[in-house]
Amino acid sequence: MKAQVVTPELRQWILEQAKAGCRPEDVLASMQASGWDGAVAEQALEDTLSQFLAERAQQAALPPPVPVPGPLLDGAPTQLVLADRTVQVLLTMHNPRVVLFGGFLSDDECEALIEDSRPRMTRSETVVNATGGSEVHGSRTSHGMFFARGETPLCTRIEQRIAELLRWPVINGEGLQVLHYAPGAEYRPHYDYFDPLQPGMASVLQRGGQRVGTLLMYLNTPPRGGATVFPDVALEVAPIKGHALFFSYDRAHAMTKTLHGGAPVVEGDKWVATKWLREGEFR
Ligand code: PD2
Ligand code: ZN
Repeated sequence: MKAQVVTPELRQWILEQAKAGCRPEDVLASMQASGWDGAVAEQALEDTLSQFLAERAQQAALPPPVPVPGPLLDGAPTQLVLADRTVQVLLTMHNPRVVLFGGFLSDDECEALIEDSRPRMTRSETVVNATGGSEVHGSRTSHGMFFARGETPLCTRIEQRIAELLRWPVINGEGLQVLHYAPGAEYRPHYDYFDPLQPGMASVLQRGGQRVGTLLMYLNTPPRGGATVFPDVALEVAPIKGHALFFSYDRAHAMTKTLHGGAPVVEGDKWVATKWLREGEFR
């Protein structure tokens, strides 16, 4: 006897019958009436329905997607004219959502951010999941500081530029963070969103909800090393003075493929400024 092949069309038909409320025995009977072997039909029915239920359970376990910031790139512009600056679009990726901009900051702005931050630099810390506090950890060996939102006229100018570029309110942004990596310093791969299942995260999430996007601004060009890497998609972005790297994550889940890190600086040092964007107003 010729083998009977269960095609995607047959699976689709089975699902349609089930969704329309047909009982499995009736679906089986009509398959047999149209020439299907009983055992093959039964197996096809069982496989199709169990696969469908497994997929639905998996989807139900995912956090739902939320709106995220992002530039308007309709028509594939090569540059975006903002109120106070024209920015180049150098690279776009859809999954993960990554966009690299050229000329986002002027040389003067990069240098001023570095100088303004120098007096307040301390060893960078990472969030402690259990408490929501932070501590020094070997996975992050930079030094850094935070500006309050709008702390200086330069912060305000950059924050307004970010809000216009990414179409996201200034008040949803955390204060700018400036980071300094000495030779050998790195930030091992991590997600920028918070794990909502961790006990300490409730207090962190109270201040404006989840992080949904990151803009990483490179303030100098180290001669070697210091790329921002996305291991899930083998992407490495070179740190070039004035460039800004944007990525967004519409849910706190690895499916966003936004695992990323700062590779060790090999020669020279590296300065960056980070802007994290929240779902709601960051207070
Ligand atoms: O400095 C970097 O390249 C880097 C890499 C990954 C910074 C951050 N994450 C961050 O500030 O979140
Ligand atoms: Zn990060």
